[in-house]
Amino acid sequence: MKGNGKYSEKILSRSIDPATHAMLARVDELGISTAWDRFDAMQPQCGFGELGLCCRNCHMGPCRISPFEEEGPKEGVCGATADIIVARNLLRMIAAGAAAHSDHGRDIAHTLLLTAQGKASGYQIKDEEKLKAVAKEYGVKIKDRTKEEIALDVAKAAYGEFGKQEGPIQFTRRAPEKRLALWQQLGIEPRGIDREIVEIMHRTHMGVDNDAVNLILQGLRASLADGWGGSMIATELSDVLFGTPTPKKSEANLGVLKKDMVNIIVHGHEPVLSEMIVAATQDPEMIELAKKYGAKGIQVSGICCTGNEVLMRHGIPPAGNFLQQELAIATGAVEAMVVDVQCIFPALGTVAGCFHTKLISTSPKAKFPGATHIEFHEEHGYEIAKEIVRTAVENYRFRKPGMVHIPDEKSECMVGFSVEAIVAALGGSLNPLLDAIKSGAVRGIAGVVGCNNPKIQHDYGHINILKELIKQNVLVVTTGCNAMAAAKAGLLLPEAADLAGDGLKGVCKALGIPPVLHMGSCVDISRILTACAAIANALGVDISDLPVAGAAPEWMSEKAVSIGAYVVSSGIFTVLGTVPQVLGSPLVTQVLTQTAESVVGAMFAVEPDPFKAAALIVQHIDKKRSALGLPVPEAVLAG
Ligand code: SF4
Ligand code: MSK
Repeated sequence: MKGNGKYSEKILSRSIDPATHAMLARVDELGISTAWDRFDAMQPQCGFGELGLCCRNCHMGPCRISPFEEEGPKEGVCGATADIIVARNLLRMIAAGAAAHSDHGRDIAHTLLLTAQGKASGYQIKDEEKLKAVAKEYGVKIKDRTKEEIALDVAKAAYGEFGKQEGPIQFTRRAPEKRLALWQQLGIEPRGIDREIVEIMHRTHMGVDNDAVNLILQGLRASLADGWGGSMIATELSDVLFGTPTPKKSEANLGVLKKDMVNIIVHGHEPVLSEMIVAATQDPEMIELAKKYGAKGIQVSGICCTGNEVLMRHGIPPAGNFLQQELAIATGAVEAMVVDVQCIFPALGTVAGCFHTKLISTSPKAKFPGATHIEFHEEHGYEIAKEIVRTAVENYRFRKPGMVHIPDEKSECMVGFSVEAIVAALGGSLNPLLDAIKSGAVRGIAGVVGCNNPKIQHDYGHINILKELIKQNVLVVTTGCNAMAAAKAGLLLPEAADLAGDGLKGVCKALGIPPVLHMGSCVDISRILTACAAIANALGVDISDLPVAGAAPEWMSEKAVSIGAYVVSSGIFTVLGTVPQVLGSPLVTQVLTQTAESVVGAMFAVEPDPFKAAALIVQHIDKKRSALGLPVPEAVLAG
């Protein structure tokens, strides 16, 4: 066996994470295939698809434009060119991504509405201060009213954002005036969340909008409705209901699963279900039941963003990120994987079928092959969560001890840096951070986010860009699966400041914070927007003037396409680690990677090498520092 003597070359090439290596060896031994195997089986992937050149938008097609042969077709049956087809495909990805985030936001608004009406079981308004802050933004009367009365009006106002026809979406008013004026001038200020998504579907229908640039502008408008609308509503109202995250310690990686306890994994995105699952596992009746079946107790852990939601509010440990979902089941120690929506492999049922694990689907919107469906409704949230937990606990007796294989690896982490928590860590105002940026101790800020993708060695892109950025004194804020990669690698600990450049190290040590700050789940990228808007407003500049940047080193989802679009439209330079399916159109590629800079003040770059990606970010930050008249430090050479 080539490799490192313990693991084969193939296993080592798939991930940099030791727990993942151990489990990849285990699934090989058991003959279970994973996303990596299916990815290999998919090679070579379709060249037309990779370039975005395949169209199925009407039944005269499917059509594909051939860039490969001189004589190949250069137009679809209707006459659509490569530019039109690529732009339309890109827009449909944005629509799907914005829809996913925004529907999540709508569900949270619905839960708040039911809670305010006293119709939701187990929920309460946990952060009254945040409720009042959001109420103020919506112009909801606060004085002499109960929190339920205020919440009812806030929920109705937030609900209204989805079906609005003429705008404005209230949270866009958090953006600096210059940014708002620019959106208005470009005609991309979003009018209503659903309206912008519907308009994409209309415009990309056969024979409607056939101008690539006009199409892209609508894509930006819909993405802004996601970032400053649906996602921000999801974040803010989740804080109202479940509490605004504060710093807390936890542990991360597959090693958090417990050999002698009932293991329940929550996977997906929405906190509405997972909050109740966490509560139900603390019910003495459930703990007693677990003991009756011979377990020492019940351990909940998370995968993907529902994991991030309970991690930052309760310190529930994440078992892993996106590409580890099948591996978690393959430990043979999971009684139930409870899923809601988004990023859940349809393959999970097959893997669960090899063990005693029950895959439990809960959303009427998301059913899976091989899953037991226990439908979740907030009206009976706690009771249903208890039924799910009971199902998991009763499944413990079917665990086969000989099949249990939990890797040892886990790392400590410090999580829960909401904007409010960051301001608190800074002593109550942003000023110490602004001073550190001005002096150059903190060179700039990078938001590093996003998924895993078997196109890139698992966690390699995430960890190397993070290490490189902090070395160059760039403070990092992270969400999603990047945050989990960082947690597993020990980068979310204050001690990780030792890996940072001297300036950032000094700031982190003085404040007792990690150099990589965990800000939550994918919808919580809206927290990064809020922070950038607050910093820009404090300095009296636009977001595009700030020494900040974004990166998604291993992105894969349509939500990431929408995120990238709203981050760039908000004025933040963004580096993508996997190549988007747009290269079939030189025009669309040029608009996204060049022209956008002169239109929205930011653009995309594509750089799979995390070291080079970090260098691009540092270069960008230094350009912005120089334009603001701030000192530009000497670059630390990439190592
Ligand atoms: Fe082909 Fe045009 Fe129909 Fe697309 S819309 S499938 S390019 S005919
Ligand atoms: S979970 S969208 S794989 S970050 Fe939000 Fe991870 Fe990407 Fe899903």
